[in-house]
Amino acid sequence: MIIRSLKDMAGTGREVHAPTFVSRRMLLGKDGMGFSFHDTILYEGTETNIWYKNHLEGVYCVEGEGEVESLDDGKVYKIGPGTMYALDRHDRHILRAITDLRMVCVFTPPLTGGEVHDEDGSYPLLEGEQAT
Ligand code: 9YT
Repeated sequence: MIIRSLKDMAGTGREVHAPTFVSRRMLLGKDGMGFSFHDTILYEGTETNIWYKNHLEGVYCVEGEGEVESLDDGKVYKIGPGTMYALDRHDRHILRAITDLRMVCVFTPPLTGGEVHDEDGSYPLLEGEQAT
């Protein structure tokens, strides 16, 4: 069994900082679960352009207020505690944090380490890269 808490991520390669968010990667590919599991805080007043061409992601909001806009059809959905969205079609989207937005995210295939968004807002498929 794997037991971890948020404070174990602080200051390690599992805590990844980006301009609009911090992602605490509690499970990665090397943990052997077949998915990665993240506790992410998107900062108040930011927007993040995202297009996960190589991954599927489920996102569950536990705190805060925001919205997600699907760029394929222009629809905008409110996000708050208890709301989940799933990017089942590799949907291009913009995530707006009205307040700090705390999200629990699951990726398949799993992220392997310290990936940060590229210019499309996606993560590459990496092999062999391991966080500490
Ligand atoms: C909700 C979302 O996709 N935020 C971007 C960060 C990502 N979840 C990550 O790197 O943990």
